[in-house]
Amino acid sequence: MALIDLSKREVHCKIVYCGPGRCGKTTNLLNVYESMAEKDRGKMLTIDTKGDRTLFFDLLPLNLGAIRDFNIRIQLYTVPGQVMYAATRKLVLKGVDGLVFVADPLRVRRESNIESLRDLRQHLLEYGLKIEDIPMVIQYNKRDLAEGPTPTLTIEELESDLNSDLKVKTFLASAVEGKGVFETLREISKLTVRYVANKHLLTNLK
Ligand SMILES: Nc1nc2c(ncn2[C@@H]2O[C@H](COP(=O)(O)OP(=O)(O)OP(=O)(O)O)[C@@H](O)[C@H]2O)c(=O)[nH]1
Ligand SMILES: [Mg+2]
Repeated sequence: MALIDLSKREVHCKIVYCGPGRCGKTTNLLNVYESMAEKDRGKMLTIDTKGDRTLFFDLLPLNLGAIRDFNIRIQLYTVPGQVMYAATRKLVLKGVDGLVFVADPLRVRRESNIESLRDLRQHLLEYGLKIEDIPMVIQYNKRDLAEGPTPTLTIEELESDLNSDLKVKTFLASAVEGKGVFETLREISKLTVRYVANKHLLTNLK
């Protein structure tokens, strides 16, 4: 649930990047961090990273303009993708306002994508939330590998595995090259801010 600070006239929206281990969640945030002006971004916080694997979460705060006279602050989080960190993932999802599901196109990761989405649905349900009720986009990352020697999934296969029920907007990306990163962020920010405004500001803060 978004945090609203009446005294500072600020709304904090929480967007969480989910997806299987190594799909490129942290790379997305690093790319956003490096591309934003210092005045619009906070410090990127990485909590207990082992090598380049996320063990707890990454956090990147951004300033994103205003809704009426409320400044919008967006907190971008990543969860640890590895299967064994389910409890931490659930904790990071608490109070989520928007979701980016980052999918890995490597054919060997097909089951991991599906399992990760199932795990996300389940954790949300445990918080009383249906995945369909939360703003969400899917990012098909690592498109640079599509033409390479390693077998990858087609977009049709990814769509059928991950988006046949949800039918959310999707973005092609190559987060290492910075491609598709801002398109993904822009859309989820727009959806999330609209959702928070409808849910909290318009009803509670006349
Ligand atoms: N080729 C290619 N590699 C990528 C891309 N995005 C990320 N990677 C690489 O994939 C590896 C894992 O990326 P991370 O961003 O650490 O993945 P993560 O989802 O945060 O992984 P966990 O924290 O373990 O859940 C790194 O070596 C990245 O450089 C991409 O678009 N293309
Ligand atoms: Mg990570």
